[in-house]
Amino acid sequence: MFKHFFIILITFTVSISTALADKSMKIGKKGKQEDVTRIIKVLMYDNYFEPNSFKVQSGETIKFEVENVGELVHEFNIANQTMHKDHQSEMQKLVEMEIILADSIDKMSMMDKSMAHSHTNSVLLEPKKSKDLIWKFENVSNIEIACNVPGHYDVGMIAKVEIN
Ligand SMILES: [Cu+2]
Repeated sequence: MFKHFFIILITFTVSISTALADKSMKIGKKGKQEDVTRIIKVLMYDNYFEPNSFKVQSGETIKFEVENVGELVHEFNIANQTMHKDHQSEMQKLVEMEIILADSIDKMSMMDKSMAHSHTNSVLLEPKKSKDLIWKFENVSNIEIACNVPGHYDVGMIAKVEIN
């Protein structure tokens, strides 16, 4: 009985801190096609974005048409520095498991539920592939767009985001 109570208490505490952490993230959220007011074409090279900085209005919904024109796998990820750091260790594991290779992605393994790697705030692309990402910049602060493929963030595959 007592043991049960503690487990519930711990679960409760963990859910509260997760909720608080999410709230303070302030990166915006997945946007809807009908709310798109601007389309920005983004090219991913080895290892930089073109353009490498963005000016966005608070609250606006942008469709990013992301194309990987490099020779390596790249990611377009809208987050903040803390989230990027966390995501980099996740990506490192996928590389170690040979699911993400230098120039390709093992999609079969990626589709495996335990390895599912889809986040609403990012697209991971093989060379010559493209994908759209619609994002609503609502209630955002301190965000940056970056690639978390191991080593890429460290060599500066980061784009600044200025919010007005
Ligand atoms: Cu990259």
